[in-house]
Amino acid sequence: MLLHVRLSGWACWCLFSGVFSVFSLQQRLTVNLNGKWRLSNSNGSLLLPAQVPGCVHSALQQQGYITDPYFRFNDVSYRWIALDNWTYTTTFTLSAELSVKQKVLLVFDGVDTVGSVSLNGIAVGKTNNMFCRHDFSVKDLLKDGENVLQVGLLSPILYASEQRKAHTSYVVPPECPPGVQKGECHVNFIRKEQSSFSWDWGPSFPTMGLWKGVRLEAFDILQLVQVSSVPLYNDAFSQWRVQIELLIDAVQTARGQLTLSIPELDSEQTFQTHFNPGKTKSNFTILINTVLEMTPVSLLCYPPQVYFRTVELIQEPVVGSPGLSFYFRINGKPIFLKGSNWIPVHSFQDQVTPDVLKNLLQSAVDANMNALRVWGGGVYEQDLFYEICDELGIMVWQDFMFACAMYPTETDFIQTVREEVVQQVQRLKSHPSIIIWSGNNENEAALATDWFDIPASQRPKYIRDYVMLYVDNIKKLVQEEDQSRPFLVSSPTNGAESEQEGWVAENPYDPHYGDVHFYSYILDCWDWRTFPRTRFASEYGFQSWPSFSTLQPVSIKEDWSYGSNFTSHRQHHEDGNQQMILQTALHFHLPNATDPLKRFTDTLYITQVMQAQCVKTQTEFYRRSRSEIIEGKGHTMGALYWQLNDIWQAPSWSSIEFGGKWKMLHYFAQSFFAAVFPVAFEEDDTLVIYAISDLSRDLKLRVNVFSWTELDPVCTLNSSMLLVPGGSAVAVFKQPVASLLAGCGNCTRLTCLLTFQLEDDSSQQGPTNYHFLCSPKDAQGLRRPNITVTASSWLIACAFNPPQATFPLFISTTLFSSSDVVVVQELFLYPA
Ligand code: BMA
Repeated sequence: MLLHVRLSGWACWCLFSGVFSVFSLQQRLTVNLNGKWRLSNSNGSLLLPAQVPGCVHSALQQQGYITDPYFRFNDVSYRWIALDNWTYTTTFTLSAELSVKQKVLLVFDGVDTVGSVSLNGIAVGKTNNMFCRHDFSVKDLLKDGENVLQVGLLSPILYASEQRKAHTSYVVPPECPPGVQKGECHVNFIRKEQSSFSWDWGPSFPTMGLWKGVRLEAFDILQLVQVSSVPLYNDAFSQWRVQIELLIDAVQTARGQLTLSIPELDSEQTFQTHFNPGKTKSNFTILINTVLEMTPVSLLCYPPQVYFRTVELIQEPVVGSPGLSFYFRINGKPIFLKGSNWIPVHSFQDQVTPDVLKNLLQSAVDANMNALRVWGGGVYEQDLFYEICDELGIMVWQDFMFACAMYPTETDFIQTVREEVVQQVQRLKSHPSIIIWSGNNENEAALATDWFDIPASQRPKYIRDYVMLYVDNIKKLVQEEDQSRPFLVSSPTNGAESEQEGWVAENPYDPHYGDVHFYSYILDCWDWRTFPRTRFASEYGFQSWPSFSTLQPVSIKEDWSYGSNFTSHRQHHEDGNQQMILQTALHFHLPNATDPLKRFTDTLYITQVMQAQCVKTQTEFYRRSRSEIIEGKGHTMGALYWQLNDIWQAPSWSSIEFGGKWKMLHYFAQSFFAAVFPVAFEEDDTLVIYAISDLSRDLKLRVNVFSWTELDPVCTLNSSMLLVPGGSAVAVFKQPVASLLAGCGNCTRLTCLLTFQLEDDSSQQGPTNYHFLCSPKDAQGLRRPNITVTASSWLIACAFNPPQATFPLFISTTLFSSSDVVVVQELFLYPA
């Protein structure tokens, strides 16, 4: 619903239109300084045009000084770029209108990162945090005619190293990333995208640049810098109120009347108010007259609106289980979060286009996801990301940008973090898609399980620093700024129990509390007993390679083998390539084609099959653990696998390749996250099938037993109709495998497999699922399929806009063919 902000007494009014937008109350003038600037390196040997917003790497590539930074080993070859200092310069001419304004601000929406700004040769200010917006008052420095604006940027690598050197009292680990990442050291000393110094799925490209917009804003009296709104629901009075925050920049003390109204709800309030000179934040509350239903109206509309929805994180005792529950209640209803983790979409943020964002987020929705976690080692995403999430109904778990490290707590550092947190919360809190703020990624776990070999005697000091940063500063600030959603200090964490234990629990991975991150590459992923029956699985996953069509443009022929330098160079996770092969070999024949290229492409492909099957098994385990407590554990209410997207063309845990192509996992996710879905597993040789449903339905189960040789079932079993309540997982079938097979032709574990589906009276509900009774490598009767694939432009188009896919037939006829693997790379893209 639209929010109107009317200021009278200043004779002006405006319509609120989105966060971080800046409005004039009296003919504010804006001079856009984006566009073509000049860029030079420290010794002046390079001088080139550079686009703003942008970064040094992108400018060098656009001007032909470097080739594609993602090509082969270029991440290492282009290390020199971030070891140099760079200067951006532009010139502009003042208009007569602008020069008579009372106040002129030079605004940078984002500087990456350590910058000195000067105007006409005079220092204006400094920057050291890429997550902050900066404005500098520059009226007195402007002159008639040409003005010269310069931003000098220090090498982020050298800056981080200097900061580290200056920090002599104790080590703030880790000092450097593992060698396999080929990255830079001390990223925790600079407030910048933490993964830009390398990660276990990403290259080291420590960017520098003016990564967001630059402009002049000139006004008289005052300007409204930002408006944000959060709705709060009062249970006791069954009433909504909307808290509205105005950030005002006033030239001088100004008094007047402020009217806030939401006409659609017939709610309006007027306040007599005044604003002091400088920037001030003022909060106002409007009570909503209309009685609003607590039904989901909120997640489906765009800003500039006020949205109404409630979110609670429920941590309370669970019958039959020690510990506390951990689930989200949205508009009064418990919701199982189904989704994934979001990492930066590109090393060079200026290359993230609206289409790329839309495509990824639509892909998440198309795979039946309802949630994404914006992971804390990347960036706070751009406004458009959250606008699309609001519109598509994607719930966002928003981390603050701290990951897998300890951080300094000197005053300067804390000060810049405080500014970052306040700005980001103010920018983002109007978005209903954000359902939780979370302080950091894995830093509680890093301390608790001693990732960094901190001597026992020094541990209290690190815990004190941890509490100071995330609790005394970040948590406190966030809760002052936003009372409409929960705050969690870390992920994984035991939540309320971690708090009881002084914010660092003895075991933050305890399945009886909070959320869990769980990875095991060695254990057999087909065995559900290896997974923790946690309350909430916020990270888990397996690596795979992207398809050949994604790798080909960044490699050459000599790279195309699994043992090549390129293949090991792109792998940033220790032993990752080997782990994928070992996990695959548990159930599949490894590719053995004599043609090396075919063997390579078959290998890339089979890693995707392995990954899809592993994440499917684990996710199914979490979904079916929703309604029960077994051995004191269960009531799982979230499954967010690691990770949705890729930053470059390399092996990773992602389900979508760089460029947008779906891996096999993403097609699988479309099924395993479906609203209605049957899941099978074996326990002591008994086959058990659960019906999982987000909707209340009377459902029956149909099980088809197929032999590996034929497309018609050998036999079919039907269960009777049963009510499956919405938001539950219910056992609907139980039979020893031996008796099931005995009643079905000549089936054995090696010759047959099962497919099964849920149905109501008239039709199938949800996708068909399958269960193997042996590893495909042991299956008997598989025949080589006779499939011809014709590549066409239609297929290529589909790579970027994947259609629905069908699976079981495809699997039984092609994937698991026993002798060698049929290359069906592009077959993923066949429509249903
Ligand atoms: C988790 C994440 C990331 C990492 C992933 C895979 O720990 O938080 O830091 O990329 O695992 O190792």
